[in-house]
Amino acid sequence: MSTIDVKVPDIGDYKDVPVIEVLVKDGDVVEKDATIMVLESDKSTLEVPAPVAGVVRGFKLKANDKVSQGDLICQLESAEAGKPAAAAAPAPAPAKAEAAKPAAPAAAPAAPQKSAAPAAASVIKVAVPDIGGYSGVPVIEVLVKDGDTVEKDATLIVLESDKSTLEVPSPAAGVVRGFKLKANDKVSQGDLICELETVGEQVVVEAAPVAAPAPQPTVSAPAATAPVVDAAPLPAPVAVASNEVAYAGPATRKFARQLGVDLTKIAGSGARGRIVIDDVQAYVKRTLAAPVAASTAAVAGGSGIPPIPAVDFSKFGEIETKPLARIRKLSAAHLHRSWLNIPHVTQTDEADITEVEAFRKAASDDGGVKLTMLPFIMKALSKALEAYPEFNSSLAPDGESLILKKYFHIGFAADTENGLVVPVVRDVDKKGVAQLAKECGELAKKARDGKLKPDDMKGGCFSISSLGGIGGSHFTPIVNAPEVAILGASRAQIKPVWDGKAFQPRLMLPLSLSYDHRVIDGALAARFIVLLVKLLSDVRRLAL
Ligand code: CAO
Repeated sequence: MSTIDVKVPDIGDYKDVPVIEVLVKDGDVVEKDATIMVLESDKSTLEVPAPVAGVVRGFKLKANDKVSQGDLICQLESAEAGKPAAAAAPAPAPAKAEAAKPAAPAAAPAAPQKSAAPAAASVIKVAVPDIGGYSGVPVIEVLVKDGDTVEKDATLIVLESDKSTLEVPSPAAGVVRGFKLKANDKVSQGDLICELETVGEQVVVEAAPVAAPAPQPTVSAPAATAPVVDAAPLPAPVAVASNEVAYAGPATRKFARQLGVDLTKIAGSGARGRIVIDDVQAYVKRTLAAPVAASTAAVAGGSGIPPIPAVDFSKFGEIETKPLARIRKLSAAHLHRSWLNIPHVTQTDEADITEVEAFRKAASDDGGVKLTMLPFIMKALSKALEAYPEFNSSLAPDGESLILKKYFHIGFAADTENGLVVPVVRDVDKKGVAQLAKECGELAKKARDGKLKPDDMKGGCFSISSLGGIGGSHFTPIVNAPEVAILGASRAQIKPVWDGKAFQPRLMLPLSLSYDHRVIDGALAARFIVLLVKLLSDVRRLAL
């Protein structure tokens, strides 16, 4: 049994970094790699794990204490401590070790080093820093463009590996040159991000690949991978270990903490659902505006719903556990919220689209844009929404009024490999069917290629879920809150329809209209679907 000192590791040149969470106390027995405490700088969140298993001694830090590299955190009484791997001696950080190697200019994350040189313009290369051994990591946000003037530490790009999100800040103030990256590009350590034309005292030397603040992880999560004895490397990207971990950067986390907001309750509007500060502000506003709704939700969410008991399925046969894609997790939370909050009713009907189908086929055969049934349904919907404005509304958060929208932006559910997304076609009332078909096609392609931008999915008034290309008759779609209704379309089939004298073979399109019964009465829903059926049955009405 021996004792080692655990010290604050290299935290990327920061000093007096606040401790935001303390996870152990004196006398605790910790496993190797268990998180001892969490630090947060302006740009990143760092979990400091125990370098060896042992008993915590002399731990005095508390939340909001400030620490710097080399400060003593605690001692660990450990049976392992004597082993070389657990040596507490400050081993050289990779940063320093790398620095000893010949500098690789383009691969430098360009840790700024103030030189004594006089003010002068110089150009430095900014490269992708150490991203925890990952390569081909997607760029999920681009925050600058060529010619932008950036402050030191302003975020240039955000990268996301399977396990973590990394903000890459500018190593110096300057003008961005040669920036060509875009969202979804893949990068690896050492790839050139851009050049920075810097002016002034802060001449940045193109340094060896010293770990700049950039490569620090920005997602805080229970699991940590970083060794933390003094002079250990910066924590590697921290694993997002559970569905409970919100997807947000350090500044947003800090802001949320200050307001006591649980980030897991917020759907992010940033790229790939990233929660941004605006989302936290909007959430707080909504919560304050709806004290009654909030307290009801708290009761329901906290204890009203009995949990489904966990079952060990492996007892009954072979199983495989696959992590859920981020989009699926986000849509799951959204659908669950909608399902729990909205009293749903689904009204069904069938539209005779024999003539529309003949027109669709003829128009498609003429060449030009490919028409499917979706743009026809969209066009009919915009007309029905004009006739029944309650369907084009949202309940105010306090439940006291209805917000009626004077625009007609319609979303459609698109099935992608990673889950469901709902791109939105704007101003459907002002566009013809061919234009709508073109836009739907482009958005559906972007959805499948994972290239939808957050703006492509915002602002919808009403959604369509079209399963017609797949099959099935009717279903009960879930309203896409805060919208108040959704239209499901299933596969059209030839059916015998009585015309008063005989059965005629007609192509019938099954429609399923789910609506929020707090806003829409059953009679209104029936009127709405009857109008929709009428509009879809006669292609001329759509042209009016
Ligand atoms: N009846 C009969 N055939 C139909 C039809 C209908 N209601 N709707 C589409 N079709 C046909 C199309 O005409 C096309 O046929 P051809 O290739 O012979 O011309 C074929 O089915 C495939 O159409 P599509 O599905 O690719 O195109 P779309 O414009 O109808 O739909 C989109 C686009 C993005 C809505 C669709 O591809 C999709 O992703 N649907 C799934 C939506 C979903 O998952 N909803 C559930 C949400 S709740 O979990």
